[in-house]
Amino acid sequence: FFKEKLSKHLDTIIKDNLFLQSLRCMQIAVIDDSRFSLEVMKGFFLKYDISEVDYFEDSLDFIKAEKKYDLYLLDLMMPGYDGDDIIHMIRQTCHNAVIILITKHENNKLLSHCMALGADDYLFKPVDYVLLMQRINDAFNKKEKNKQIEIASKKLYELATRDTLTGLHNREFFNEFYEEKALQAKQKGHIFSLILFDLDYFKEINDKYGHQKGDLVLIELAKTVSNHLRETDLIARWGGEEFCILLPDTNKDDAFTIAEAIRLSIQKMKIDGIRSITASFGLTQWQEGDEKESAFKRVDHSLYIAKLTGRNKTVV
Ligand code: GH3
Ligand code: MG
Ligand code: MG
Ligand code: MG
Repeated sequence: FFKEKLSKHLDTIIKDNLFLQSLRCMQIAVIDDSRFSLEVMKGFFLKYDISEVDYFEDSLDFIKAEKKYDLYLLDLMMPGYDGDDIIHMIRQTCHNAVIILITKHENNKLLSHCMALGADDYLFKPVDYVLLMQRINDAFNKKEKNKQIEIASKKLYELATRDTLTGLHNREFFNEFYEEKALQAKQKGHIFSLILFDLDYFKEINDKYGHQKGDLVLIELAKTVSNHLRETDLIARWGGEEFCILLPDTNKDDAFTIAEAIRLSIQKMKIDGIRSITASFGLTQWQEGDEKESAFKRVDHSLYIAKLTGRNKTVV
């Protein structure tokens, strides 16, 4: 009677529900050195029309097949490659697949080792198929939830670290990067340079061409400047029409060359109908005895002098 009840219960969770349909679309591997276990599993899957299943009695055959699956039902103890070897192999290339261990032995140490390697869940033999289906379902749901959390946190991170208009990093991100580089400079003697630049008479551009055109200038400018930088450099929008660049492993002479190249290409920018845009640059190299604030004060002062003495120039 109990068995019958179980089987009915199984039918109700499985019958034409979405989970069963999705199982039918999956590539499934069952790896178990016990022929009996494989036959029982086969009978179960056949009963529910789940046909995309490969059965491996020999774990070496599974490895040789080099095929990827969505779901792995894996015996823990096998001659040759054990479950933990196989989990390790699967997880090197595939994070989304679900791996469920099916084992005769209650070897807690080994099981927790396998979970740490990336198994999603485990079940003891003889297999309770209601439980197995529930575990598979839960594992896929958990994976999906985690994926969504990952996407959401990536978005949040972007929002927190980037400027939405230009796509450049923001002041907060710059400050963290700057802190890291300052520490390396103090501890290991690394050098770096800072550039701070500000568009000249940008208010007039807004007044004359409108705020939207002004925005467009900032977007185009971000692209133009980024073209001059290496992967390891960091440019951030410091505020309004002011930008900050940190150039690792760069002395002030090389930084000056880069700043001048950027200044000239800003001057050459052609944005429909807008008269030549220019910017003023301050520049400084990190010096021994510097603190974050002292170096930044210097670059800010250089920019101030550039503005004061005619704009569209770089002052070191
Ligand atoms: P200076 O050469 O002395 O820097 O003159 P300026 O006009 O550039 O300086 P000011 O600080 O007086 O004005 C900066 C202007 O930048 C004012 C503000 O409207 C504009 N601005 C700041 N952020 C944005 C933005 O996101 N979009 C647009 N379109 N304009 C912005
Ligand atoms: Mg075995
Ligand atoms: Mg300005
Ligand atoms: Mg400004």
